[in-house]
Amino acid sequence: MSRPARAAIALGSNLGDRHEHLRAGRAAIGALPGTRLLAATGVEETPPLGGLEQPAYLNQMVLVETVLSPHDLLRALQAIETANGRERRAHWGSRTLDLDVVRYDGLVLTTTELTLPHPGVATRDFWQRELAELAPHDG
Ligand code: A4P
Ligand code: MG
Repeated sequence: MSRPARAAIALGSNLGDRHEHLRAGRAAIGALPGTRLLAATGVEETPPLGGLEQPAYLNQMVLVETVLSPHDLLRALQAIETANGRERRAHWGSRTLDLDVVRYDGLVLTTTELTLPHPGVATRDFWQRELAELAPHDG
């Protein structure tokens, strides 16, 4: 069998018990089939991006090893969002739990469902800090 992939997944929450949503998200990610949590960054509070008036976010990133394909991983993360009360209303609007695939090995990909690496990497300084925090675990 081929080596599992390494993926960085961003977690964000700005509604309800934000710490609890992140905790539940981490646990659910670690319980996905063929997936193991390798490392998690600290939790950081960040002002909302995107120009909508909304509460501050808690953000965190985890590094996983997974045998799931990129699209299967995305669908599994969307199911976790839904299970944690996520309702898709405004694009970039408030959410209980947002899970984004930041990168998946070195894959560069653009489909209707999935862009890798996530285009937000270039502009989100907290993602860049989190990726740097995970780098020593990503040998
Ligand atoms: N999609 C494409 N590529 C990816 C990927 N690499 N990872 C598609 C995840 N999803 C990806 O996402 C919209 C569509 O993007 C999905 O159907 C998927 O097929 P969504 O989660 O349904 O909607 P969204 O979250 O409102 O949009 P988007 O573009 O994912 O927004 P972001 O980037 O998640 O931004 N401020 C702070 N401080 N911290 C935050 O975490 N997050 C957002 C949401 C706004 N402001 C924020 C934060
Ligand atoms: Mg999202």
